Amino acid sequence: MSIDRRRLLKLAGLASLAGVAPHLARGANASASPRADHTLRIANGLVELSPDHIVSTTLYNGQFPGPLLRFKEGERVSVDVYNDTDTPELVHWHGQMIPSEVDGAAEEGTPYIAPHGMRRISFVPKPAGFRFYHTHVTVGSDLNRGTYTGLAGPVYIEPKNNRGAYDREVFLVMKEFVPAFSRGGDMANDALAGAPIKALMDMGKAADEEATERTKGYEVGYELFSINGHMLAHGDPIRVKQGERVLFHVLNASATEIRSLALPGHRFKIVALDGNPVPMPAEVPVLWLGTAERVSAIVEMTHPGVWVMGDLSDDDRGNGMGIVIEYAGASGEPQWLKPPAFKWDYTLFGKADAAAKPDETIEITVVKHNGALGGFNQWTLNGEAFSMAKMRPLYTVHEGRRYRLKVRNGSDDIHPLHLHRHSFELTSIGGKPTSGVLKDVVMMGGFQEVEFDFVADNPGLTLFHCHQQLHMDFGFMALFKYV
Ligand SMILES: [Cu+2]
Repeated sequence: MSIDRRRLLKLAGLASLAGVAPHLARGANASASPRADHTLRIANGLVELSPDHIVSTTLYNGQFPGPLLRFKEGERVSVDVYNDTDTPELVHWHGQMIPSEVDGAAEEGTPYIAPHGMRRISFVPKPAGFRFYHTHVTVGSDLNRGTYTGLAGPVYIEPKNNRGAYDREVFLVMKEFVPAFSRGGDMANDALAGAPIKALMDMGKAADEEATERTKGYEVGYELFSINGHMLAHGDPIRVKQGERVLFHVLNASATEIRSLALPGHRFKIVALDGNPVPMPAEVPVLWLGTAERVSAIVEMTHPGVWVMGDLSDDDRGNGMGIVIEYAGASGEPQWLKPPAFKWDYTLFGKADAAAKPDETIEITVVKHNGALGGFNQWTLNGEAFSMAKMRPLYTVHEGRRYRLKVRNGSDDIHPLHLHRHSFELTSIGGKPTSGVLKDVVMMGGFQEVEFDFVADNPGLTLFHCHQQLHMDFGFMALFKYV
């Protein structure tokens, strides 16, 4: 090619931002080959969650979840993304180590896909495992955009070798619809192992006292709940046979919520977290997933019947968060039984040995400012709320160095922390050391600390943020810049 591709992408991005000449983006990017390997079309459409609950939202290819995209590790793939909406869009390839210009975050320099424009995206998928794609726009108070919509779909990157010991795999995407604002939240605070830290509780209390707003900021609640786009008992059941080993790939595609999942009489053997095999596969009765987390778990079908696999919350399960598991030959109404009490603990799947020593430790303290932004809570990291206008990188990293992020939570909320374009290794969770668990999202408990390490091995602007849409849009983001 005689024209510099990087420059063209830049031009296309500028055109997109100005909202003009989407044909330029098309011409510039689609010229390399006549047909892309995959096509995603972003447009408004309907999801039939049940015959009585049909919601209008934005979708990929007119469906929810978006199509399962299967890539091969290390084999370049191209995806044409058409934006048939009236607002700019971004597709983020969550959990992949790809360049900033295709990662799908404007903060990193990825160009927007203009309204009624298109962009051809091309990258080499990695690492192998369960990933996903989703929109990455900042939406503030607009509940009709961003991850509040149906813009999410699973990705599976086939490993070069090793299939694993299971009979078949089933993908489950957990997702709420019909969001609305409310005052004060009811986040499940008893989900995670570990105890709150006194100093962080004091910090939270001081921030509450300093706040000019006396009431708590807005939270988002939902009317309808679904797995794979169907409310409980409205989609096809998962039909299984006794003795079968089913590998479930579960994605929490929520914009804001922590989700749980249990299957009465069965246990989940966790084999991978966020698509990465864990060093110590272990059995648990309940899964807990923060926003954007994935769990891959094998269930041995040894308890015949017709069961509800569902969320622990009676309200949310009652409003659709579940799916029926039906054994061959079994009949009757699907049964739900409350599982034994269980706290989610990432260290169960890690090694007890200490992780490698970092070259540098970066400490980040998170504080919530109640209702500080027109009724919305504002979030600061080390005193600074991220500004989309300034886009100032908060930290610089050097290629090849190992960094430890020590994040301290001065709020009672659980935060699903996400680092783009890198995997990280959990090194301490709620004060408990661990190693070997590689993730791209980790839940930080209320008034707790988490520590995780990443190696700066993928140059380019890198975004770190809370994956709770309401938190990231109101300050909870930071940029890392390579020098
Ligand atoms: Cu958060």
